[in-house]
Amino acid sequence: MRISGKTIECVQGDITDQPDMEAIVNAANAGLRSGGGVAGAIHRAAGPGLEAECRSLAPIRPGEAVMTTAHSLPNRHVIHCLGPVYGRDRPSDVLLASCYSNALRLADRAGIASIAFPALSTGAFGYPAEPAARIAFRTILAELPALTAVRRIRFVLFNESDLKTHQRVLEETAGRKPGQG
Ligand code: AR6
Repeated sequence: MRISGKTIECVQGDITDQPDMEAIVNAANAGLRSGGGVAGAIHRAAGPGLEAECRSLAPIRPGEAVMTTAHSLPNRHVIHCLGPVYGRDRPSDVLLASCYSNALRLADRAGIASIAFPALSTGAFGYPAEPAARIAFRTILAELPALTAVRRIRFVLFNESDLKTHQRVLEETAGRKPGQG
């Protein structure tokens, strides 16, 4: 989908296998260590240098985003976001929105043209997929006009059901019907 001269797309896949994206986003933990889900996959694919680089940046707070290089990943940068634990880190919706806006602003300031996000907080942190997707796309659409470097934003969903939810919510949020532009 093209909006404000930028492309937003949803694909099914693995966040560690997005070689055409300059930056990928990590669904991190506060300590910026390896873990389960996205963080585990990213740290395994990046190699131990990533945890070493992360050490001086940790801990981070819910809603915060920090950037490192990508080590053995096929990207240039990793942007680590700490999503809210649903219902515990409050207000969860505001904190989740901050993750997306902070990640996009950080990427833009670094001159990054393409960035891939996983569905932050929707795994171990328990945020239901549909409300999380609404917050993500509402925030991204609000940030789009101010972005000068970022031109391509990709959502990478692990399974088909999450992909369908995100595609539908993106179309609804952008106020368009499926199939249009
Ligand atoms: N690529 C894309 N999406 C993925 C992948 C992958 N390789 N693996 C999982 N997902 P999660 P959170 C989906 O748990 O909820 C970690 O242990 C997954 O299906 O990775 O923010 C950290 O150490 C889900 O929809 O992130 C933290 O402690 C979404 O990505 C904590 O989990 C996010 O799931 C962070 O929890």
